[in-house]
Amino acid sequence: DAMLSNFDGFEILKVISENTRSKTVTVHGKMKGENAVVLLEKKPFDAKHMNRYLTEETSLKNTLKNDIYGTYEAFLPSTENAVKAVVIHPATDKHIQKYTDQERFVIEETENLYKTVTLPLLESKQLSVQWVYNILEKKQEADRIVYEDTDPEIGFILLPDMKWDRKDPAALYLVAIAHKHGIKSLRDLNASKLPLLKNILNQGKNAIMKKYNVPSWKLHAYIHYQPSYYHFHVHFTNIKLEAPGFDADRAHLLTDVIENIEMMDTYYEKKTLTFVARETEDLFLKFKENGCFDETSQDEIKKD
Ligand code: M7G
Repeated sequence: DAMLSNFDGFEILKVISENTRSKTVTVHGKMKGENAVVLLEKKPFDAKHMNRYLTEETSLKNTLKNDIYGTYEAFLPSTENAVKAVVIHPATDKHIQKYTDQERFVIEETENLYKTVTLPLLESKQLSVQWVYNILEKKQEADRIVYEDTDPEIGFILLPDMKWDRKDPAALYLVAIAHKHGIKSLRDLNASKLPLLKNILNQGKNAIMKKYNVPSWKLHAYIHYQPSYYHFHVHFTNIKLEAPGFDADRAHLLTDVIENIEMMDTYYEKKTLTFVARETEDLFLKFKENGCFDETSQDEIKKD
């Protein structure tokens, strides 16, 4: 897993998703004969340093002039032109699938469907969590750790998410990864995990305040269902950020999760959980095999 210094030899196979609003594009390609996924994202402006943009070093090309109104293409100094790039290499088919735009379907997963459809699939195949173990064992990203509680039951490591460039606190995005193994997802949370959940919430908020000066009332702390990686972790994001994945069909607020479990120990074991799956995902295919989308109801499911 060598570091790259440029994209020399990168072969573009396909643009697998694009979004003009988030200003992102994702490409499937080949590098050194192996699959690669590259995500490019234009960065937000740094409002504290507008003096870097509005100088003689920014050249302007006029595109419209009418009375007092002018529009231009502005060419910023090259130091301000960096875009964020995430490179996954070698990428598995599951990574290519994860980042490919696809038709999406709502799945209402009952307790029974979880046990008979989802769980057996999770036990047979899922994305590797090696990167998580690397963090927990301090083999990677050790220098980025913001806070650690080493307790094997309630401890965790808090560090910047790879989606965050660690610069703009308005885009703050951290992830807290539990030291404890074997908590696959929300489904495995019950009263025995409350000390862990409360510890992550409280210590996580404190550490973020200390390090980034962002108070808890500016933060969302939440869990994804389904997650991409089935080792327990919590997302902490600045509420200013329209974080990808912070949406009604995926995010469960940690405070709500704690309270629900306090009211009912088996809440997440019993509850029907709704999530959105994409058409080529194994999980979608399994639910389909199970008759969850019969011919007639299929017509009613709308395209994005
Ligand atoms: P998730 O809810 O399992 O899946 O969250 P999602 O990626 O579909 O949201 C995993 C979180 O971990 C995401 O926010 C990822 O951006 C982040 N993440 C993934 N990887 C592979 C890494 C990594 O290697 N390092 C760090 N710091 N964060 C990662």
